[in-house]
Amino acid sequence: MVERKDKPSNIPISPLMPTPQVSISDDNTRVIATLPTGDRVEVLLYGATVISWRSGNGKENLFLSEEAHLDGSKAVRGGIPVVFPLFGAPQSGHETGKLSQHGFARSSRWEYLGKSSSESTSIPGMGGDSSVKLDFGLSEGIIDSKAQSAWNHKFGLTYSITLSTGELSTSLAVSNTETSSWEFQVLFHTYLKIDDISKVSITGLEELQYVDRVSGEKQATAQQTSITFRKETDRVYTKAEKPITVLENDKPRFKVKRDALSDVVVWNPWEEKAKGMADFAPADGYKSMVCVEAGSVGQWMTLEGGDTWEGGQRIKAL
Ligand code: TA6
Repeated sequence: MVERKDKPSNIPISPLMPTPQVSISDDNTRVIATLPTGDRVEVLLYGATVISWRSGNGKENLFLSEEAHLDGSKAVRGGIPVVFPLFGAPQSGHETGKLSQHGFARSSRWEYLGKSSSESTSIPGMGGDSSVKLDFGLSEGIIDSKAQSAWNHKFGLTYSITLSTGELSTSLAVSNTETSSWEFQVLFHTYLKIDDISKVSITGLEELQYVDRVSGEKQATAQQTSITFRKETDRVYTKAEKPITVLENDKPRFKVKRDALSDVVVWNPWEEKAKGMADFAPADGYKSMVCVEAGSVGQWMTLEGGDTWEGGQRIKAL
């Protein structure tokens, strides 16, 4: 048979487009989302704590202590605990003064509110970017009575975790559902997984003032160069405008962008402090983690009755 000249090729019949998958597992205590690219996030309903975030190549991006409590008995040592309504130790005399360190959000059972996913395919059937957003909620009606009596306010939190290719975003909407105002702080206590802390440097915080929570110095000034780690480090940088880059062997590993979160806490417990935490394992695990915590913690934010505040972070794994 004579082949027809310049015969058009077959138009590909687009296979069923692979879509993001979401499942609830472990007796309704965890929500897991995966993308067709293999990117994966796992969220414990307790604290709405992200306990794992893997890139498409399977690489884990978050540190999770081998002794972390994942049974709801204690805030998770690792992943991304949510800090609200206060950061750090309670201050007596303040309305949050009777709460536990870092507040109740990370040690309350949140409600899973549902998912939404988006597809952006350039050529049908050839795949494209996809993302999935998981929403979680917390309000005064579902926190424990101890926290309720310690901080007797009406509130609503909606926490959105968005997984996209090579990226994880966390965003928190804080609503004051009573008539009078109250004060709060908020922070994502992100434990980033790295290979070797001695090879890590952080840029984007140069020349900023910070509170050194190790030395107690209230107004230290960051050096001109990047931050490196040779001992316990616990710093609260305020008014940090630039994106933060975490480098390993001078190669960018993570980029953290923030929205409405003006402060950044950088923490590594180092050897002694790590040994002093029963839920921190392995003992030398401090060598494979660094906390870069996006938050609004330098001052108290006042939320008027009926108002909502929103802020978030976007972490790119490189
Ligand atoms: O974000 C740094 C920090 O405030 C450190 O001072 C250290 O206390 C860390 O948080 C862990 O706090 P936690 O209450 O989880 O043991």
